Amino acid sequence: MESSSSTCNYGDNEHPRSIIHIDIDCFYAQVEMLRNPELRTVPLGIQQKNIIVTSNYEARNYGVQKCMLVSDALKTCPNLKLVNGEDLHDYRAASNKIFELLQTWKCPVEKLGMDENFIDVTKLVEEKLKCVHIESVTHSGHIYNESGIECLCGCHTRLKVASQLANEIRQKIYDELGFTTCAGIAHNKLLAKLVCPLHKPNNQTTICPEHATEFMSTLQSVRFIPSIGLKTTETLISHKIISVTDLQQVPLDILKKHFSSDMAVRLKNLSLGEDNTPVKQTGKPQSIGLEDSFKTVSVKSEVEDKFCALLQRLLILVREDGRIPVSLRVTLRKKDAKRLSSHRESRQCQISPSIFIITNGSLTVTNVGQQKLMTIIMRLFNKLIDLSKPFHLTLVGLAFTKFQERMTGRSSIVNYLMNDISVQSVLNLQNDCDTSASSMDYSAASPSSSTTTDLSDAEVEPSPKKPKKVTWIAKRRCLSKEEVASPSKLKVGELRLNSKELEKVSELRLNSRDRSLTPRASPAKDNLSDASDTMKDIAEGGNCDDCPSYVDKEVFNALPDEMQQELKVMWKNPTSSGMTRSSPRTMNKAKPNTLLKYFVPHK
Ligand code: DCP
Ligand code: MG
Ligand code: MG
Repeated sequence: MESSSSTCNYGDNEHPRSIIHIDIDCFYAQVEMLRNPELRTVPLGIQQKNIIVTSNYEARNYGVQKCMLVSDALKTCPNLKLVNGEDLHDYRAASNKIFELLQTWKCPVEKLGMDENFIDVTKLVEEKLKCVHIESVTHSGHIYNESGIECLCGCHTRLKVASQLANEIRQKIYDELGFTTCAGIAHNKLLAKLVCPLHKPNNQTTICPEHATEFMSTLQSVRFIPSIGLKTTETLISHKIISVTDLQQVPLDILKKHFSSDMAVRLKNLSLGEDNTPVKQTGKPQSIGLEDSFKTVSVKSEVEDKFCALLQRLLILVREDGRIPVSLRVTLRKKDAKRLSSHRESRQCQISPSIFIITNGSLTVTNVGQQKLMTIIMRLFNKLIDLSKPFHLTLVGLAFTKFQERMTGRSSIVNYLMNDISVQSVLNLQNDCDTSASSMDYSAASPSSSTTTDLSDAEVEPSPKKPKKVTWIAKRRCLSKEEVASPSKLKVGELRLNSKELEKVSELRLNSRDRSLTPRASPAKDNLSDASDTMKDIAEGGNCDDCPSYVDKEVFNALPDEMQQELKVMWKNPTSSGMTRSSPRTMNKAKPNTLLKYFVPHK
């Protein structure tokens, strides 16, 4: 924890970090204005259902505000141009592009919702300071209450450099993507986020540590402190702690009576503008999902239509993400007519990765694959709903919740290949999906985004708590021949993709599985994974003398000798490589990964 003192600790490097928070101005509206420049000069509102979720600054001049009812907005501004913003695809794509661009500074970037990112520029600032005269460094943009006092830890100079970097970053976002942005610069995330909107739009504000406590006391409600959610606010208010000043002044011992000791300290620190949470590099989300809410649906065929529409859209997201899903979750919100309440229920099962095919580096699902997914979805639905009785749903949701993990078999060769590939493609890693809550949930209590709306097709926002491993498939997608230093690494990937004989074998297996896709009694049998089936195909289908028939000999010969030897041993002795000749009873059980899996096609 940082010191609870609000004054600068002269002589100590008390405020070592430099954090930038960037927020896109009227995000959805800017996406629409970039698409159609005629909208730039008119007041514009982005509508979802009957709500204006955002508006351009032209409309804000008329008094149109975020989360206003459309009817009220039109009263305030009769010439308001409305654009439907229920399809989030282009907003998400723009959000990903911004995140990608921010990666180019090679600093940790944490994505927060659609239009916000934290960037920890501490190291970059240190590097810059090695090449400049400290006296020549000036602030860029606004400074919160410039006092002229210098903190001896050197944070003022570092924040000046950070403010120059923030300006550079904002300029690049504008030049390359056309978006104007706001930025907050501070020695921690809390302050950077909170000062960001002080000079909206298209500007930036820096706050120095000595003003933290005073700035925090300008917040009228504890609810405006990011990471203080509704429940904590209620508890605080019930004990007459309403404003941030109240929280600053209440003795810690009193807080500890109402909260855990850690929480009490955290609340106290936050009220003083202190926050030591790190900027965590955002990785791929844990799940990718969509939901659709409505008044009520009580007919199975209608539910099926809703799921079908959701699935189409979800498959676009999955394609953009690049990973192969292996688990599917169905969520329903049931209305309890008797209690006038509703509650959510979910069911999930594993799905076969072979439903997804990689064509020209892009993930696709054939019509047959989509039918299979719909069959699985409706099976899960049947488990959630007793169709012999009437039902009333107000929401359906679909999410892919697990993705094919990077394969790390026992083989040293596999590890050698995987490590190398991850290094080669690391620059291509992307975060393709939306993220919101973080370990410190800044979005929850942001004054600008605190209202949540139950809108159609609302995003299921996965938590980016830990940077996720990027899967083998996602990495492989990024490889171009130029990027691959050793031909052998590419060839293994090619083998996996191009082995026509294996495709045929695998297709046959798929057809036989089709027949078994009828509802099964035991939930354990929801596991539709066919990885082990395919393994069996290899073991039985291959010519195990030297090189099985499905392997391209030219490619095999291009592998290093030691790798060829190891493969030959595996092919000769499938049992020792975890490739047993399974009996039908054991075929559904997962087998250890082996190098041979890299020769398995995805069809
Ligand atoms: N959004 C939403 N529902 C809300 C709030 C916001 O769908 N209750 C969407 C629309 C916004 C986007 O999220 O464009 C980003 O939210 P911000 O709070 O950052 O608002 P804007 O970017 O639109 O405006 P500002 O210029 O104030 O940042
Ligand atoms: Mg914004
Ligand atoms: Mg925002």
